[in-house]
Amino acid sequence: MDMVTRVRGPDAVPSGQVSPVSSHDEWGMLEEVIVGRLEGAVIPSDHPVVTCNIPGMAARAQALFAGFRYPKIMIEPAQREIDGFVALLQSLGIIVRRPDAVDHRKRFSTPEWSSRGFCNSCPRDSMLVIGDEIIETPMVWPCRYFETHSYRPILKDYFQRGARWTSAPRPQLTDELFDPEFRVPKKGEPISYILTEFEPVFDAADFFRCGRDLFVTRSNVTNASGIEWLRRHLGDGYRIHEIKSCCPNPMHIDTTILPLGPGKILINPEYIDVDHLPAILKGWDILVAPEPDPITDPMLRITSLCGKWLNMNVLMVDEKRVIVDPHHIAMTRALENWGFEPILCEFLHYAAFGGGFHCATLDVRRRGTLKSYF
Ligand code: ABU
Repeated sequence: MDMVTRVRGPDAVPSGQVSPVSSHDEWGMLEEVIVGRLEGAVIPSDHPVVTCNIPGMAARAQALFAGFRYPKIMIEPAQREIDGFVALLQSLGIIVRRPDAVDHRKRFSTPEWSSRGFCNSCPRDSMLVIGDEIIETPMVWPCRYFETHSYRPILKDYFQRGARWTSAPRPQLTDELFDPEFRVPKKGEPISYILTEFEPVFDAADFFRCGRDLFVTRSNVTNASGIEWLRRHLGDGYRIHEIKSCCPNPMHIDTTILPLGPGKILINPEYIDVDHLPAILKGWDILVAPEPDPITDPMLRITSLCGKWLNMNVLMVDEKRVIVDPHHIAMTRALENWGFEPILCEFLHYAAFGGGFHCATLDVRRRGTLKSYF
């Protein structure tokens, strides 16, 4: 019997077409990016898988106001920030695509449950770009179940122009997926997760890409079956390495560990034990993130859906230039000292919608080819 060789990467594009989707790492020169949106945003529902990842004060507000539209007082400053961020990216010559505005208050249902939506602020979570393929991820927050629909016009356009487009098996999100006994571990207790292995689930933001090597943290939105699904889907051309996080309520790798260029990796000293990094990273320069400059504005503190380490949630424009919030003075200085060129852009209010620059974007095309860096 003939051996069948799986062809991946740019060669898989129909003849005569160059895929508009092509990104193999987190640092090649950025040419095209999807940036999220705030219009129609709704406070996420108080399902245990949502609540367990939201900081204390915001979780209490969320429980009270779940399913209501975000108030103007939160939307307006964040809207100004995202507008400024888009203008900055465009001024750097980067093509910016945006999802459709959607009314996330509209209730939807599956045979087993119903929910209102959330928002499409963070395309980094719902789609994973591997080379010329975009994978819609099997997300676990019920309120995000149909989030990629607002990106479908963009996905169809990329598909027509030669990209590969995949949707991972849509999870059922029934009770069997969630451990009813789960509670966030206290300091010193072993890390545990709310998810069972009932079905594969993952958010794309639990992965980062270094060419043929991908790295992942298990979390309250990514289970071992989800990682295994991606491993089998990508096949022999890729290796997936798991990184242990000490975060008591882990959700998304990009405030825990993130590569800034080939051979350079930024780590969160609170969540990463350097001695337990995958051996393959041993030759890389470890850049230890400085303690975040404290957020003192009470409104920002109460409304943030994120942990304090958003100073790490930067976006590389290329191997040198990096977009960072001017509030994070210690991080800006550290980046300069490491030889990077920070570009400042205000973005603190976006945390109420789920993230920083890395979360708010999905790099669709970066210059560079598929390589092994190890
Ligand atoms: N979506 C990234 C935010 C993760 C965190 O709360 O640290």
